[in-house]
Amino acid sequence: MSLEKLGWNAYFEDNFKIYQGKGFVAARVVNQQKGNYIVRSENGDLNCKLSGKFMYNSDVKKDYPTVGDWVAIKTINDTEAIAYALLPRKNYFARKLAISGGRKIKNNIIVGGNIEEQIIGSNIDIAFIVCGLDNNFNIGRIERYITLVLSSTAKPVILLNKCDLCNNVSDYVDQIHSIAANIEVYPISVLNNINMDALYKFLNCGTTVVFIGSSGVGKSTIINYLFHNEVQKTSAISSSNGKGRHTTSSSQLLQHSSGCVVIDTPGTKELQLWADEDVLSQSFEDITSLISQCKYSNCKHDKEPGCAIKKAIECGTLSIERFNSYKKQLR
Ligand SMILES: Nc1nc2c(ncn2[C@@H]2O[C@H](COP(=O)(O)OP(=O)(O)OP(=O)(O)O)[C@@H](O)[C@H]2O)c(=O)[nH]1
Ligand SMILES: [Mg+2]
Ligand SMILES: [Zn+2]
Repeated sequence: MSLEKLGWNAYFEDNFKIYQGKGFVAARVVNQQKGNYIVRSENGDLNCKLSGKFMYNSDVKKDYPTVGDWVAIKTINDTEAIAYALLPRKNYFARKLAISGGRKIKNNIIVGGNIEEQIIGSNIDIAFIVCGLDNNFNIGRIERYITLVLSSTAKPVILLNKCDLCNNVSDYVDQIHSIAANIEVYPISVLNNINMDALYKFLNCGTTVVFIGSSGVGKSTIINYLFHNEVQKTSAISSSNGKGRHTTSSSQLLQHSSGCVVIDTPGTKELQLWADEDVLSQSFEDITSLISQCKYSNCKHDKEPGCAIKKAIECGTLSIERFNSYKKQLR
């Protein structure tokens, strides 16, 4: 097993230098269950625990290794190892996890209470944002996912799965293009094998891809298709509420025959972003470019004369909903 096939590159090499020649080897976290890790090194998989110092120095969830992370380990024997350090992450995807009360969910975003980041995958090159065309489609949610991915520096690719269940697929593709003109969108159906070839060009040796999206959209089904095998458990959407069952309960790293690393993640229930304004403006390019045309640079887009936003809303080239979702994310 070469480290390159596991996603190792110059960035990690650089960060590993301080451990080199001291008995450490590099390994990537493939699975994690309550303090027990499975890490993959050049010599195969090992059960791994964290060193005392590692744990002592870790305060919040984010300080602990997660699937996709590279760690510096020392092997104990053929099957066991201890991790001593986490190599700096190139990027990561997190969701906000409520850790104390007082919170409410507004527009799928947690407000109030205390929240902590829970990382669902790290060191990612391409993020497949998966949504289902079986009533799962929600443009606001897709927008938030795009923002999340762009803020991580990974490349977003949108997969509209279950196109077999939808007869106006192109309407949905158009909706996405209207909010994110430069992002690739692929309507696919795993079950009916429609357009699945589109995915292969993204599976390149040394690349790490992740599948993210709500529960039940078909992330694990797509992965099973790509591996020609049932590598991940899947299950039907609950008929009582039409929602996914959270079948995948923790992230899992898998290696494709192409040499690509694939991470399956548990479907998100509540997605909250960690994006800055810079990133926000990338996924609302249309709005920011309008704002730059407002007569006054401090225009509040309310009653000011010469407001390009107001004008665009009046002539129907910008929807009020879209402007509101921009304001909401800005807040
Ligand atoms: N009609 C149709 N159903 C699909 C398609 N792809 C997946 N499904 C079904 O959708 C259901 C959920 O699929 P999963 O792969 O378990 O979904 P998931 O996104 O991994 O869900 P979590 O692990 O809970 O996050 C399964 O019953 C699949 O058979 C598709 O292209 N068309
Ligand atoms: Mg799954
Ligand atoms: Zn204005």
